[in-house]
Amino acid sequence: MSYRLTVLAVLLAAACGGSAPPAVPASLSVHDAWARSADSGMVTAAYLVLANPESAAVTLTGASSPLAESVTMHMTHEMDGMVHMMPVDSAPVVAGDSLVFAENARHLMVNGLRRKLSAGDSLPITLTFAGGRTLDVAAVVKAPY
Ligand SMILES: [Cu+2]
Repeated sequence: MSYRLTVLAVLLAAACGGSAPPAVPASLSVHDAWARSADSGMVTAAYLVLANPESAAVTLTGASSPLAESVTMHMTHEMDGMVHMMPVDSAPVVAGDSLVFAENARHLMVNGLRRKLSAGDSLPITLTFAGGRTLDVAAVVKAPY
């Protein structure tokens, strides 16, 4: 085999995953992202699970969507039988842990929808982390009730 062919074979093996893949560190990911259906101009909520398999903590500092005027983090809690929502400025996610946004708990408040969100639509959300890092999420729109 000529040198040129050998190089080509190595490149092909790498491109096709034929050789042992280089160790790619697992990075931040989001799963189970969904948002509640709502009319244009209204407020809705979005939920997701943010996993941090990295070796260092990250801090979620905000979120935004091209389909909303703003996206803010909220925490729902019950006090004296009343349900309150408190804004949350930032949320750390320690290494190896997950941050859960769920109904009646931590959630993303999606304010001022620029269009109607119907079941089956996708709501794009960009999560922003301390240091300027971002993560794009596509939340599936559902109409649970
Ligand atoms: Cu809220």
